[in-house]
Amino acid sequence: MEKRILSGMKPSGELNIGGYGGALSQFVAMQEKADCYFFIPDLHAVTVWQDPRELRERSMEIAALYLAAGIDPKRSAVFFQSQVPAHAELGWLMETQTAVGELGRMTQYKEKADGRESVSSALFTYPAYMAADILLYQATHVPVGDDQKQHLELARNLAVRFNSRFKKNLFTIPEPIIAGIGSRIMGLDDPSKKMSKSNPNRSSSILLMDEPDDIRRKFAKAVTDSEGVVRCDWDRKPGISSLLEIYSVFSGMTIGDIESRYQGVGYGSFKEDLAEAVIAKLEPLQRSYREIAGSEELDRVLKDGALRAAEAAAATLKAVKEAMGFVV
Ligand code: ATP
Ligand code: LTN
Repeated sequence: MEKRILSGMKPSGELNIGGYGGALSQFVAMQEKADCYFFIPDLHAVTVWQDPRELRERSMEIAALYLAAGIDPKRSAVFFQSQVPAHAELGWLMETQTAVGELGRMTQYKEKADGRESVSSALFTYPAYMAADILLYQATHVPVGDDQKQHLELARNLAVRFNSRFKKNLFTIPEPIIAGIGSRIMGLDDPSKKMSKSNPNRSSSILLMDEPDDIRRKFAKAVTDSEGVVRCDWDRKPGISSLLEIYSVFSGMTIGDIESRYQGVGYGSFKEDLAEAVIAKLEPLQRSYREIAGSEELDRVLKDGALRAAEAAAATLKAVKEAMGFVV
C-alpha cells in the first residue's frame, strides 16, 4: 500500500524548537517517500481564545515556515483546515460515535482545562475532530510529538469503530510516527512541562524566529541540575536530558557522542555549543522564511493545496455519508 502522510501544527502561537523537533523536521524528511498532506489546523487553534488579527498572522507565518523548513509544495499539499469544509463535516460525524468518557480521559484536555474557570466545549470534543483530519485523507502515517500519542490512539479506535459499525475498510487505520529523538522537548524554565507555544513565558521556549543573542541568553539560563555531568537520565536529570535531545536534533550527533564530547566539561560550555548548533540551523530557515512570507507564490501554494485536499477529502466524506445512511 502506498504511504500517505498527514500532520499539522496549530497557529496557536509562535513556533518553537519543540514543534520543530517533534514534528516539522520529520515532515521534511518524510516527503520523499510518501504522498503528503501538511495542513495548518486553524479550526483547532480557536478551541482556546485567539485574537483574530493574530490568528490570521500566525496562520500565514506557519504556512511560510513549512516551506522555509523545506516542505516542497510540488510534492506535498499545504493548506488551511478552515478552507476545506469536509474537516468540520466529518468531525461532526466522528463526534456522534465518540463517547464522552473517552474524551474526558484525554490528558491534553485535562491540562488545558486545569485552572480555567470556563473552557469551550470545542476544547473537549476536539480529539474527535483531529481524528477526522487524519481519516479524511486515509492517512497511513502521522508524524507527531509524544504528547499526541493518546489522540492518535483515539483516531485509530474511531477508524476501527466506523469500519465495524458501518462498512468494512471505510477508513485506513493510521500509525503514529514518533521520533526517537526530539519527540519531547521540555520547557527551558521547567523541564517537567513540554515546551509549548501557548506558554506566555517567552524565555521558556526557543522560537524558530529568535535572534542569535536571544537563543544564547535563553540556553544560558535554562534550568538544569547541580550534578554538573552531561548525561541523559530523564528521571533524575530532565533538564539536561531535554537539552541533549535538542543538541542531537540540531547537530545530527547521537546522544552518546554528545555525552562523550562533554565528559569532564561543565554545563556552561555545553550550553554555549548547543546554542551555536541551534543558531546554525535556524539562520538559513529564517532567511528563507523572509523570502517566502507575504509572497504571491505562498498564496498560490495555499490555494492549490486547498483544492488538492478538498478533492481527496470529498471522496472519503461521500463514502462515509453513504455508509451511515445519508441520502447523498
Ligand atoms: P499548544 O501549546 O498551543 O497546544 P503545541 O505547540 O503543543 O501548541 P502544535 O504546534 O499544534 O501544538 O504541535 C504540533 C506538533 O508538534 C505536534 O505533533 C506536537 O506533538 C509537536 N510538539 C509540540 N511541542 C512539542 C515539544 N515540546 N516536543 C516535541 N514535540 C512537540
Ligand atoms: N492536535 C495536534 C494538532 C493537530 C494534528 C492533527 C496533528 C490537529 N490535527 C492531525 C496531526 C494530525 C496538537 O495539538 N499539536
